Amino acid sequence: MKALEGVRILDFTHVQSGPTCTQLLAWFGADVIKVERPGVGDITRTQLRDIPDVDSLYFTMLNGNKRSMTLDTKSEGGKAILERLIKACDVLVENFAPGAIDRMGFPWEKIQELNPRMIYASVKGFGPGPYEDCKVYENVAQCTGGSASTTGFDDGPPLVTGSQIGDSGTGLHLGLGIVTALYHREKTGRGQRVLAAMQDGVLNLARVKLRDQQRLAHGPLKEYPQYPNGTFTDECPRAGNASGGGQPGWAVKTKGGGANDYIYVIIQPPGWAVYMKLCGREELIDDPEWATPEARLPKLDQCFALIEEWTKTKDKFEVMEILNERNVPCGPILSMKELAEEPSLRATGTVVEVDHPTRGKYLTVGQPIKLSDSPAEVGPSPLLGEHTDEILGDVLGLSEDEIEATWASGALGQKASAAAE
Ligand code: CAO
Repeated sequence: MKALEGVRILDFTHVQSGPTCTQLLAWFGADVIKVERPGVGDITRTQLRDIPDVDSLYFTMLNGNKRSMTLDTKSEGGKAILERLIKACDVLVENFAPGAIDRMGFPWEKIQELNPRMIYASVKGFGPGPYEDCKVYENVAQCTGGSASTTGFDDGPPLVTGSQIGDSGTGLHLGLGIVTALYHREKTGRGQRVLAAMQDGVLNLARVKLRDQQRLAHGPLKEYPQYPNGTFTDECPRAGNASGGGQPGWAVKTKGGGANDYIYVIIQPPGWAVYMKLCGREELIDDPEWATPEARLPKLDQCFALIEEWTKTKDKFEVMEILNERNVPCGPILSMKELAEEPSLRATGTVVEVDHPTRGKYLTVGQPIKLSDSPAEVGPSPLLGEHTDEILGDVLGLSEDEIEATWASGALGQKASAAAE
């Protein structure tokens, strides 16, 4: 039995933030019913398409293991079906623009009335306050949550990161909120609202930068590349590739000279002697000008330059092996190509090949959270409305005639066979 087997999720999510969350819950075993607008569906089905007329990788990689039904929630018949679905499900998840579910005629008070056990979970761009009505996408959240102002080099513009911390990061936060609310419901019998705001989620992930903002009041941030020659203002600066933790770190070049021929090295106090031996600079191991973390702080750039002289003679995987043999942490800069081809990630199911009925085989990132008794089986994403009849039958108990009548009412859009005529 899967960990979330028996939990039924009414999934009104679209684009990335919400779908990330419900995909994780589906991998944990929840029955995720993705409700999509007839004829249109989740907009990402058609965005960034690589193959004509086939659901995009954007969509397929965020909606595995879900069932899809079409429903026009603004039609009278659609509202009636939605009421029944709310009664039959445990969790409603949505990430529409603020107020969209209310405008459909389903404010929280009504949802609670229909099903007091229901958990109503939302991603929004902002929490309550001046921006609560704003629509938000990934990079807007990275900028408003403190990530962009603290990412990049001191002399360059703010930078967004490739990791989707606004969307997928907030989806993760929401998932934790949902399972916590489910656990709470076990004890109280009541559902509750769960809100994960993207600004809050990004700020949570950028927590160490709020730490540094406060440290600034007590002097310069000595591990930042601005120290000792640059200037600090009263705002937490961009740290380039400096380490976010208590140990200095930097990305140094390795053999090859390619865009990703770099390795991230970290100088823990015991690592200094190891590096200097490898660099052939044993005389610096005990030299008081270099031997202690305090002595090195004002010249970290010179320390990393010394180390780079050595790393440039090896490829990044050789450096990884040599340093790890000596218990020194480091990390090669891996490209997406290298990650896609990495056998160990395939073996653990973190990178999975999935077979899709119209696309064929594609790679996806599988369940990154491993449960020993509830392993994830990663399946394909559903076609638009693929499970509409099935869901009306097995979730709402409608007979075949009732299902046909619902199609005829227009509440589900146009049936595929009728649409093809
Ligand atoms: N039947 C009928 N109508 C439906 C429907 C259905 N099955 N599904 C959706 N709709 C309607 C909604 O009710 C809404 O209508 P109204 O505007 O009349 O209320 C409309 O479709 C579109 O919803 P939307 O406003 O959410 O979509 P958008 O493309 O304009 O905005 C986004 C997209 C992401 C900016 C916005 O949804 C948002 O800010 N969401 C919250 C934050 C978030 O999750 N952002 C991350 C997105 S990934 O980068």
